[in-house]
Amino acid sequence: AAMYSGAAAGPPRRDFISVTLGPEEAVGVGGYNNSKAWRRRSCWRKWKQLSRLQRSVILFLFAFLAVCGVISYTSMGEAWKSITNKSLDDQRTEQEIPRLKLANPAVLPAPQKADANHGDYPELSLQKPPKLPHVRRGPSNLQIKAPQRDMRLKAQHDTMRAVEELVEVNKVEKTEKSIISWRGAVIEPDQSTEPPSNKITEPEKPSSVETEDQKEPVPINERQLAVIEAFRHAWKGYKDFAWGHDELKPLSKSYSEWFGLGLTLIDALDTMWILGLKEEFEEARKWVENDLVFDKNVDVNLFESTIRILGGLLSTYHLSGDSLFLEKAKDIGNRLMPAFKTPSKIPYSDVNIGRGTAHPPRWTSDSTVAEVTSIQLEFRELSRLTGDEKFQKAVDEVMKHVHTLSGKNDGLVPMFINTNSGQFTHLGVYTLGARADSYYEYLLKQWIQGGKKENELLEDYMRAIEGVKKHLLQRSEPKKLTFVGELAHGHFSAKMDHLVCFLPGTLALGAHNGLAADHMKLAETLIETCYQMYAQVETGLSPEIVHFNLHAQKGHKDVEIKPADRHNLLRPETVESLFYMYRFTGDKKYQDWGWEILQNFNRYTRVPTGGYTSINNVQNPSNPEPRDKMESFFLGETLKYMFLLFSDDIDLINLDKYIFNTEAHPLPIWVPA
Ligand code: DMJ
Repeated sequence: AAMYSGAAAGPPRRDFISVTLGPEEAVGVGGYNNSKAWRRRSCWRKWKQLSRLQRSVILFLFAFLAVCGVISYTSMGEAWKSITNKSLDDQRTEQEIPRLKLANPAVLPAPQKADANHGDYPELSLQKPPKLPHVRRGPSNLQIKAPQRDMRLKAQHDTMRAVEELVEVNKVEKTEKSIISWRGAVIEPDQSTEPPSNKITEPEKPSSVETEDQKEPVPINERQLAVIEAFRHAWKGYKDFAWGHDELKPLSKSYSEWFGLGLTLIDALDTMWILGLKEEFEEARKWVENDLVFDKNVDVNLFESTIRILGGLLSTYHLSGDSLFLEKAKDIGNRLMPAFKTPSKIPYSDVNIGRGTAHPPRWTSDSTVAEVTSIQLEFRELSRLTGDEKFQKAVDEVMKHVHTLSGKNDGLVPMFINTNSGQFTHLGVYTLGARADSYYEYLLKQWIQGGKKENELLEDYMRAIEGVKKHLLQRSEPKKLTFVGELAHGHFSAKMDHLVCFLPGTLALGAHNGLAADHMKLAETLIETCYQMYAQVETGLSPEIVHFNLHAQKGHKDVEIKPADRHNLLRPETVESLFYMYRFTGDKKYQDWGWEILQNFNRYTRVPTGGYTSINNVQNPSNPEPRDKMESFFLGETLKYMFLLFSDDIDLINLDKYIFNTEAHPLPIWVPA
């Protein structure tokens, strides 16, 4: 690609003359003359002497080179970005590698037996969730009446204060003995907040609450305290230099805007709640109340604003019980709806939330499959809370449609879908990485969210995992790591995005919910691979993309990294999967791996004046080339999953009660498992 780009950028006139006019003319008749006017006249004369056909050929060649230049410039954009060390605030990696989801018709489905419709899938037979070896809580399905909201809030705030004091004490004493109950920090989702008269089917209480005397105090440990410290350090940078803006640029002590909606602040709200950072939370809440305005003439990406903003507001509403967040969620939800006004009902990628208009990207009428199928958890929950069906209807229609589409390969989906025709485009390329990843994640998660009744979702999920096994799994050399590669028009590529590391966690979640036991086995092998994507690299941090060696070569590890792929954006996927693996197995090695990763983030990405930064070179410990950008998901996801990974309290976001959206915002499961 670099050679191609160089050729396209070369001087086209000289290339052409040397080919078309022959050697003597190529250097100019009469020898080299430095006068510009002379050269201009001479060229013009030559041009006039050409026949019409020759001129047409020349013009055609110019046009061809220009097109090549544009194509090569576009395709080289990402590679170029990664090898330059300048600030990239106007380049949206997330948009370039959006994630996909697909779901099923799930518009408030009529209640069905949870075990119905598995006939087609004998291998889908639900199994009992495995016993959790480290669970110390009472029965999780004991239903009691939720306490009054204000009582819960008070308990929550008392807990937060206690935690803050504890953090201070621990800084000094470095003791692991801190004993505090985190139960107060997790409030049961409120199912009955101001229901409108047309409220749709009231879901069952999503989760259970244990009585006080069943609760044991759960100690916060040193590792959790280290996460709190990291969060505070990141927050300090954001507060000092980027308050109310989208992302912190910690090195230049400034900020970048994407949507201009305080993205980091909103993404981090529920993390602060879970970590017990009351003061920070209150301050951020005030900003949401007084300064967060959606009535703005700004184009936002439907997927990104749904998972980060709508998802963040909804989960914060559930954890805090504060209706401010629900009001804001309704506001943004309504403003995103114009995206669905397309000929096919497959939403456009972008919406102007002030004007109420939507459009696809400038260069295509396609949307990304992961994007249009990974907004369902949030819109469905918004319908449930508001009683307004339109949100769920819109996203369910997308899932129903995608369910019926041809162009899949054993359940694997292409990366693009056209908003006019509603058909997949760019057929033949299959990946679990960018542009397809969260399609698979949301199939399972919608099924769980809706109480395991929507069988098409489950079918699509199970089929897809079979497709992964059949087409995308390979083993590397020398360590024989099982990895998920890509398929392009029948050719296997041993390339794996870090984004794919969401998969072990999702597989484990499925197994916990009764799906095939071999999913758990696969999860165990894949999380080892994801860990090796960190451990085999000089900084101990994973690059954005790796290529696995399929053949043993002396002196080569399993993981190879191309120069264009060696950046790290502080992404969460591996830590996310480690969290699920620890929750479901109790195997401490997963905590240890996460601890290593946190330390390496601290070593190579922490900026002394506040904040953490993405880096350009995970292979160079002496200069990892800071990128000067802290992505909002570092606070929204990475640190949240770290904190949960290090916790031994399964009720700190109980996975039988909550389902995390793809940005780590927990939303209630509608029907208890
Ligand atoms: C986040 O926005 C979400 O996790 C999304 O699903 C994928 N990309 C980033 C994190 O890598």
